[in-house]
Amino acid sequence: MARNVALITGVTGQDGAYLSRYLLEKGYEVHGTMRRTSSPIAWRLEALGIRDDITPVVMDLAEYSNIRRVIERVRPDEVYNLAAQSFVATSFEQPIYTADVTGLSVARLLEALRELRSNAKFYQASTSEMFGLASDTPQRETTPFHPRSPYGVAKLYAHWITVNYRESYGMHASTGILFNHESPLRGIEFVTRKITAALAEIQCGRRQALFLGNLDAKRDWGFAGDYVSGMWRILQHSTGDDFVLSTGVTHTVRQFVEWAASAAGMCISWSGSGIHERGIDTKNGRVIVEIDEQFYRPAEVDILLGDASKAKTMLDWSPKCSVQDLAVMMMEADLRRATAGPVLV
Ligand code: NAP
Ligand code: G4F
Repeated sequence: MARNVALITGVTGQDGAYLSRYLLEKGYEVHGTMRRTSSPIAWRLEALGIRDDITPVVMDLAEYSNIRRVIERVRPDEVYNLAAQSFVATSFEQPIYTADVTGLSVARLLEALRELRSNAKFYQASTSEMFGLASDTPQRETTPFHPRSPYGVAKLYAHWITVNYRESYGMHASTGILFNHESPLRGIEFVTRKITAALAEIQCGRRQALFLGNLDAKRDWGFAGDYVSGMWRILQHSTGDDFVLSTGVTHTVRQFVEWAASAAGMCISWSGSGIHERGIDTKNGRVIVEIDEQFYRPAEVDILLGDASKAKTMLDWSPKCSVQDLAVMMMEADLRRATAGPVLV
């Protein structure tokens, strides 16, 4: 029997790596897009031991003709659009680029599928950032959107154009509105990984302190490995639809620092407030966490907390890993890396 063919955009990213492994285990033929400028070692695929099991495809979301030729050649049964300029902070500095790559590119993909009369099922990586200054907590599929960053605005366009192609052309086009999900393969610029990488470096004596922004921001953090099965389940549903994937618990950045520090053998006590707050390791009296205003955002999303009941009921999806276990998993991975050398990936 012919194998299912999946095309994953952004295969070099965190979710691309976990989704590739998940689909390979299901027997899929996986084609993963990379940019010519992507890190050639594709370190995440290396880390999961699947670098040679996927078929690499050179593709940039900014180039329509490139996208169209790739779809024509690969003839996917399922397309997972994970590629994006995905870092919120950068979107404030690069709003136009982010609008193009994270937003408009989704129309390029959908239009290429439509023009080629492809029957591929399409998954769009939507985000809880679209809720932004949310009017309701917890947030679910029916919660109104109020994005707070150029990234959130771009993702909202991407979300609605996916819904629009589903409604206009009857495409099996779906969105997963995913709340924050992390892992040892998370990019080092995101707060959880920034915390575990820096604490590991401090433990190894290579760094003095970790500099952070808003410690009071609350996020609904899950494990990326749990979320990729939700992506797949969304595309196995009989019709295209929109689903929230989340854990249903929310915690502050400060709390994540405490869990990670504890897993690294430190014990944090906080003193001061606002930009003068400090985190002190009570085991040796050293200041290991400081605030740096450059990491505050022009507009913040204060709290995200998801309600994934629809995915639980209709897809039988629920996350397994708690945020506490996630912090320990990430901390242990960075401690292992730090003992081998500087943690810079
Ligand atoms: P990530 O690690 O930042 O990966 C992003 C991927 O997009 C990388 O493979 C990157 O390739 C690729 N990319 C960036 N610009 C591109 C372009 N112009 N053309 C082609 N590829 C490009 O992100 P992630 O955490 O895996 O997230 C996957 C998707 O889910 C993203 O769309 C993100 O916005 C969304 N999302 C993530 C979360 C989360 O908490 N992780 C939550 C909700 C939604 P390079 O290696 O070349 O940079
Ligand atoms: O880890 P973050 O950068 O993730 P953020 O902004 O929530 O976005 C992530 O999750 C979204 C889903 O909700 C995805 F769509 C998006 O692609 C990305 O994966 O920041 C989390 C929180 C923010 O409130 C931020 O202000 O942590 C706060 N924070 C405090 N200090 C910091 C820092 N964030 C970063 N990156 N660096 C800091 O030093």
